[in-house]
Amino acid sequence: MPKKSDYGASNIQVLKGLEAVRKRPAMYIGSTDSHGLHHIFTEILDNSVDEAIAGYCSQIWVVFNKDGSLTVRDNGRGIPVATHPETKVSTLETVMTNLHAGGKFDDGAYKVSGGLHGVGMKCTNALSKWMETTVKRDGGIYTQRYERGVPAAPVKKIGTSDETGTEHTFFPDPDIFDDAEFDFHTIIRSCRQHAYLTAGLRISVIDDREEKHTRYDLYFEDGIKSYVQFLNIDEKSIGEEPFYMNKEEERVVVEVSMQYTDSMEEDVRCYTNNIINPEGGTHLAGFRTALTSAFNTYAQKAELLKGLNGTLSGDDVREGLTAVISVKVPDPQFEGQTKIKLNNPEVKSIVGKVVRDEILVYLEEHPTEAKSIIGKAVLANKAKAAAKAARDAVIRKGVLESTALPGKLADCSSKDPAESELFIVEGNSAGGSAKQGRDRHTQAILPLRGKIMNTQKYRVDRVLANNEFNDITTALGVGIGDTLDVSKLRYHKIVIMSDADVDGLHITTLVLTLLFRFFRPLIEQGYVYVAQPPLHKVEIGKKKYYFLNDAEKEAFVKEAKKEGKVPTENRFKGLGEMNPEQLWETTMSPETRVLKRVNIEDEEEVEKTFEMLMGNEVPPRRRFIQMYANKAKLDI
Ligand code: 0RA
Repeated sequence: MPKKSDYGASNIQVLKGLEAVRKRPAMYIGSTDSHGLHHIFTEILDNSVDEAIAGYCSQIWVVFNKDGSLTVRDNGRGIPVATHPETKVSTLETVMTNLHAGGKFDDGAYKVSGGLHGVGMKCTNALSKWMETTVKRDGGIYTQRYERGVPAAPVKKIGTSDETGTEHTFFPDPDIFDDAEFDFHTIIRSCRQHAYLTAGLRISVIDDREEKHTRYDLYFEDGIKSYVQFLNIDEKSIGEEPFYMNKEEERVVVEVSMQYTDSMEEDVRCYTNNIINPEGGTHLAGFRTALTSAFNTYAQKAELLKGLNGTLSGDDVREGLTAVISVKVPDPQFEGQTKIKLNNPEVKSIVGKVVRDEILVYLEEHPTEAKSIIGKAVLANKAKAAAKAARDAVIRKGVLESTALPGKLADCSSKDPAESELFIVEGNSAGGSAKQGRDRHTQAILPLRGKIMNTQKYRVDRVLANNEFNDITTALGVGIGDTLDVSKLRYHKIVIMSDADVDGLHITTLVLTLLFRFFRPLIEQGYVYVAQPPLHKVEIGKKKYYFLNDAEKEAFVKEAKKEGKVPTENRFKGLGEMNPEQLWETTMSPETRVLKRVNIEDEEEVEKTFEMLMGNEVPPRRRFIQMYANKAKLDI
């Protein structure tokens, strides 16, 4: 029996393998920056997800621990612990340390991990300062600790349990990684993706690093169907429920959900074994062929193509389509290093066949939806021919028409653009306060009703027919399209004013999107601003103080209390809550307000922040995600 500290030292093969990984980590995980760091988490998560895909695991927990380590736990079957026939040590130790073993047991499953660049748990182990793996199975609890990949002792039974599952805790090696701190949002994003793609799997992400124990539960009962519904959340969709199918043929599982909206965008996302394929591949090719063929077949039979020259093209039937295609392939082949494109040729014909059959069944069973979708495709077909001419005509017409100022606009009395400001305000109530609180000489108010349309997503003729869009256009006075003339701008400050919450940010994004697309020179020349309304008011006696964020307010209150003062705190829920004087004092008065000038680089930044808050997938109000603060109780 070797001494504890020598344990494993005799296994030269293993040490060599570990050394190779530690010497050239980038070869295994791509890089040693934040991307590589998250890769070693993904390797661990993927194994638990594989267990869920195989049908043995219903829940995964991901915990950010106080000490900077990360725990991934599942309730799957547990990594086998019995002696491995080849290595003569525990299978657990073998899969955690032996770079050439593993993957052989449990053959034939659809694996997220494995494949070209799935380098597995051993890699995470080799690149962790320490790692501890605990397995519950066969009635027992087994554990092993590793330091920089080397087992500290043999696998040890430490108790009994009638549960099963695997738990890994690992601390990334600071000698390897430039910055060994995990990012909550990056991890939430990859967990959310897996939760969408594996219906019924619950992934709980718990941040235990701070006092308030944030917890997200990611669970989508309807899997990719929920995903499609989410993607269409801001759209008008055709039909109540998305189309959904799940079929297996020749060991390839094909899962598709789709729904049309009245927009002209196509949003189709493809996955193989839960890995996103940004450039699609053979599954996408098969899907497209199936879609075009099924719609034409049905439309011809139902005589819906009258007046059309020939048949519907692929582009026609994909206009307004949102779809998620998820295939599970036992032996996936990819083109390119990052699995961007699926290559297996058989997948094209399998997907093509099963999807075509299923869409035809759907169309037969949903004649109303079928008629709307095909009607839309026919329109797309006809529209295309006339599109360019029509667009030019509409733009010219738009410019000529825009003379009378919009009725909702409360204009300023000054006619000097240099001193004039236009406030584009979210919500009618805030608009009311703004009208009363403003400086009438220099400040104009244009209230917007609710959320404006996402101008990125619609053809120009649709945008130009939109009331909110026209109000903004006429208020600005610069015209549009080829005839845009910045010298005609009626206000030299255009200020977007919305609430400091997620919805407010969404509206700001939509207004900015509109300005970027149609009035870009105004942003380039620095005329556009975003107001920064305060979130907090603190009163001490008769004095009022306003704060833009929690941290500043907290610091101020703490200081005041130390000085024996009695501050009263107030949190503004939105602009609509402020009375006209408050709105003036905090957000509109040139003396006291904070305005942020928008630069061209901001567009991406705004979208990123927005995506982070909204998750680009799941608005909290939909309760797909539930967030619990102060409630996470860990029972690891
Ligand atoms: C292969 C076989 C078996 C379990 C697993 C893999 C497994 C691996 C991981 C990694 C993280 N969580 C996991 N859960 C399960 C067991 C096969 C059997 O019990 O018959």
